[in-house]
Amino acid sequence: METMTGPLTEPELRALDAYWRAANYLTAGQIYLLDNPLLRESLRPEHIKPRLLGHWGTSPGLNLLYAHLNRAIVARDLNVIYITGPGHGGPALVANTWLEGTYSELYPSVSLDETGMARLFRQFSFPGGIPSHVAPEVPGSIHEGGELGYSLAHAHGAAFDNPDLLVACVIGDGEAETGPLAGSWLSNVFLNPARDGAVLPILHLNGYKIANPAVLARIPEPDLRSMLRGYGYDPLLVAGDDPAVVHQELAAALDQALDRIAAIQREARAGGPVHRPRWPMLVLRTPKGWTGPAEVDGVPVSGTWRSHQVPLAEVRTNPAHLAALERWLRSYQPEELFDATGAPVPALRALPPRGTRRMSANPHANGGLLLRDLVLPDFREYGVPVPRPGGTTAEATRVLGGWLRDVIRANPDRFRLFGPDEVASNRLGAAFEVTDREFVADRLPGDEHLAAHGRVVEVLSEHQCQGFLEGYLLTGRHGLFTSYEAFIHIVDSMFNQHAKWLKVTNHVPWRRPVASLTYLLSSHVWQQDHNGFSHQDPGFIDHVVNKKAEVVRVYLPPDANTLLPVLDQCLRSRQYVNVVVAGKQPAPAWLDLDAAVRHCQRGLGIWDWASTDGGGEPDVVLACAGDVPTRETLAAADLLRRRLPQLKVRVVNVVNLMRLQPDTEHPDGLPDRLFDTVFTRDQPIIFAFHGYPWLIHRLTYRRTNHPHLHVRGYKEEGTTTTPFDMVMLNDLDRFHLVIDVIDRVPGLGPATAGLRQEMMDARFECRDHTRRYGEDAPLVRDWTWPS
Ligand SMILES: Cc1ncc(C[n+]2csc(CCOP(=O)(O)OP(=O)(O)O)c2C)c(N)n1
Ligand SMILES: [Mg+2]
Repeated sequence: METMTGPLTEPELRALDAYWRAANYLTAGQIYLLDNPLLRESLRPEHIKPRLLGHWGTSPGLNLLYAHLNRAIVARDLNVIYITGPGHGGPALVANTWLEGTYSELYPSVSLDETGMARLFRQFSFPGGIPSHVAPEVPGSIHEGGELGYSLAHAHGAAFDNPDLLVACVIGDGEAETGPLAGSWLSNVFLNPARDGAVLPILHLNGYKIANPAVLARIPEPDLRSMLRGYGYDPLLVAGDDPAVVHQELAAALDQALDRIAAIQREARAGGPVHRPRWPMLVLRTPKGWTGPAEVDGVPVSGTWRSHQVPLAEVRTNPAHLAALERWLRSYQPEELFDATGAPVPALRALPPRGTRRMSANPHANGGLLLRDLVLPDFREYGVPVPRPGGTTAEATRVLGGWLRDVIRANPDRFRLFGPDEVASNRLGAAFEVTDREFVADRLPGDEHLAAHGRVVEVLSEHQCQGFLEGYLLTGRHGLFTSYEAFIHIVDSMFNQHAKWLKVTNHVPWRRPVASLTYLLSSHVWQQDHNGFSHQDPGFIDHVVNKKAEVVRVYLPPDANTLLPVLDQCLRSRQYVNVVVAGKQPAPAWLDLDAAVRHCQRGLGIWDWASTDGGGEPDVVLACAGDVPTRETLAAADLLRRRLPQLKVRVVNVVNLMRLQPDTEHPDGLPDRLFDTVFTRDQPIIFAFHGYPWLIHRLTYRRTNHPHLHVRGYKEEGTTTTPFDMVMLNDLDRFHLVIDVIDRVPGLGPATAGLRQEMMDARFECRDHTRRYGEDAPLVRDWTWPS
């Protein structure tokens, strides 16, 4: 290795290169070795893992960047976390955390010696061991990177309100092709250089994905530069395949980037107006699988897509492969890197930062360590008076907005509201009485509530909102994501990944609990007057309940006052994903605040005031979940008490959907005996549900009375029409619920044929009214619960 000119002195370059070689050795060792970790003897087939798993190709680049960042952290006393976009480079990050000592501190059996190294190698991608990616088990990780695309959004979320933090974010050149990543470049529009930390994007241009070239590696370099400049960056390109040259160039580029970041922050923090700076970023163009086998069986591997996973596949059975592996591993000169006990030699141990400056031990990457409770104003002061059920009309989300405004005011440094352009349309506009939308790009006179600093982040990308919020939560803060119900499906997959992360962290003892991710879904399926079918989809909750019961919660508050305690509980909770579906249209409030609080504590309950069973055994249970189904159920109960006064009706409202599951399935589940008392063991249940009906069946299929459960819900009938026409289209309307009762309560048949016919006629009349006048008939529109 020739010494090249650059910022590194000869000893610095040697130390950095040795560190990189050690990390590469430890990476390859994890992929291949079951035993003989220091190559004290020649490799034999029994030293090799029977199943060769893991990803080599991305790892040398990740290791190179890690080593260089360590140098900079020490030189400048920086506070840095490392986000690994290509999270399949798990062994690289594990290698570095072991070299830094963190791994052995958290997992003492994987000690910093030969025995520990053997365990480190053996456990990787091994049954009973650790996963292949930068999973929650890896110290310093907040980003598993298994599903590609979210690194840059996570990085920005982590940097918000962390003015001293630098988030180094490696982006795979394949990852950069994903929609979410391609949409992330302009995250810098939402990053305030005075109040937020910095993100250093590092595009890892290793040229390839699994089996294809990466698109960004094959466009002319000037175009790539122009693209990145267009996104507001000053790209610093480092390219090469000679380690000495690349070390010097990378050190120089990193120094330049860090100087630039420091200057940007100095200027922005001097007190003048804040502008959107041109942030530096790195582009690292080095070979995929660099330092691995150049050729295998006569075919080029290093520098091609073939190095993506395991470059030598037949090591156990093919002596030539075994010999090639040994040559490869020895090329790192392990005898220079590890001492007689197997510990890294002192020169290596001197390189990384100390204590919590180590990227693997930075508390920001174990956000629960830094989490402080929110200061929550007493929600009881924000409710609407409800002198009698239905006697007040309120827009649930607007009522919530008043409380959220004061949550924002009371927590100026650790709560943010994220949304794709819908904070105002979801009637949460009260937030803007105390804050603005953060936006550091050009602002024009006439813009409303747009400022360089604000607690609301609105970008029309659900991926961005979700990624920002995840990054914010995982670094120990709090937030809320408000979105349209139908379009939250866009982040189904991101929700999956976050729920998986939470589930795993529940069982990683050193990971401290983080604040829950709460979705407030408004503009829901039953309220699409302006839009229609494209905007009607309540299926996100079906998707959410697939995930581990220990991490998911779903709430359907029936009115404004119940929304308040639900949100209060969500913002106090830890380690969950909470989904709250709430209306934004004027709607009747049924419960006063005390009743709402008790109802939320129960999760589901009998509404005595709406029931006619006199506290005894009912003939039928009318159950409901969701604001619109609750209204229709109550209207049906009203019809029944007037038209069939002898019928004993019990009205049950469900606010916490998870109560429907048995307690053996979900921690919030109702024990069978209790469920049976509320829903009876054998009387018909007519359940009016906000979403797709089969979800209720899914949750209750083991219950005693499931055979008598009949669910009405959204059955994919929608269009741009009136609210009542919508419920009629899906047979969820009050008249149909009465018909369902008539059809299902034994003995009601012939005597109620006239009423049944009347209900059918009422449906036709209401339908005709909409066709004739373009609005709902006063009969239904003006209905209220009788006083
Ligand atoms: C969203 C998503 N789609 C597909 C995959 C499967 N996959 C895993 S690695 C990979 C290639 C990644 O290439 P790149 O980002 O360039 O990473 P590197 O070259 O550093 O390995 C693909 C397609 C994935 N993990 N996530
Ligand atoms: Mg690549």
